[in-house]
Amino acid sequence: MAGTFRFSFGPWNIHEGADPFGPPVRQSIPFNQKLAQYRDLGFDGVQFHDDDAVPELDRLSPAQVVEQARAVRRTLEDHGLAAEFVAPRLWEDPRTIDGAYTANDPAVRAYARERSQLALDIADALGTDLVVLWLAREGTYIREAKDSRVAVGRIVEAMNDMLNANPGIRLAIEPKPNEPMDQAYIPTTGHAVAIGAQTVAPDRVGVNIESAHAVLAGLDPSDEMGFALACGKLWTVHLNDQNGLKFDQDKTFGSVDLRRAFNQVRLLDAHDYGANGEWVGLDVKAMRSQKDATATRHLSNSREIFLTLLDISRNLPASQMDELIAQRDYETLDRMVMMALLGR
Ligand code: XUL
Ligand code: MN
Repeated sequence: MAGTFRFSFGPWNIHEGADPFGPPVRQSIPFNQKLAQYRDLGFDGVQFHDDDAVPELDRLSPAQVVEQARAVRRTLEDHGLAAEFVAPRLWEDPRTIDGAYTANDPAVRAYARERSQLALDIADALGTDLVVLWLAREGTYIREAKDSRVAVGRIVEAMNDMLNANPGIRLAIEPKPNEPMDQAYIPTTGHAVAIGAQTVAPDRVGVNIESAHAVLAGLDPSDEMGFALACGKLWTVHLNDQNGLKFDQDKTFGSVDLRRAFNQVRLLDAHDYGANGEWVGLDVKAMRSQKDATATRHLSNSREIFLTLLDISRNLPASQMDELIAQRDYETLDRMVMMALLGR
């Protein structure tokens, strides 16, 4: 029993370095030049927001959107790449300032649902059946702004629309507890699995677990993954790292807490992650201080750290560990793991 791992990231993971307090500090790299770098960095899969694939799609007809997405698919094939998922980017349009599916304004909800249909069309055209929903603005800054019972029902309705519109599509919710909103309606894996069960097609709703988002929720990422695996819902992951409870950092995988990263790798490996075609997504961001020429290192480094942790995990003496667990000698087990991580 072992995982089969192939790696993906999104074009946003090669980034100009802007943050809320300062402008871009690196040259913008055209999409096709980013694609040209994937294989050299060790990646075979591309994650997309709808408008990563079809920029300014709101100005195009549905037929034009599909035509452009088909052209992107041909470019992917030329580079030996595959599309992993498409995520509707519902958090940048001025209309969605106060939410998309959960906006109080029915015209905004209608826009969000139309835009989501376009994302499904783009997924089809790119040759993937997976649509990720990061519910960025589906929450509130103050509790009184929306009714949470109504809002959660509206998210279910929006998912039902997508599931009904395209019977071949699967949805993976990416939970996150906060940022940009103060409080999000679907903050954890448990919420995501539970809301999937409320839809018209629970078997076509799963989750995308991001390590940093779990940490922001005060939870252990590998336990969140274990919960999703136990429910048959871990359809993709966004591995990265996070230094405590602050803004979402998307740090290089393992760079804050190596043992926490080790336990994610070990769990995925123990449960044959990848056997059904699941990808290992790395949702990591280069530090703002990084210069242009080396601003993709966070991606290759994250993958290398994943594979090194995999090697460490597979080389641990399984029967000795079983014996220590049987004896409840967790101090020795702890030391064994620590020494392995320290390379001793
Ligand atoms: C936001 C986040 C997004 C999603 C894709 O925190 O992680 O990049 O992964 O929309
Ligand atoms: Mn993510």
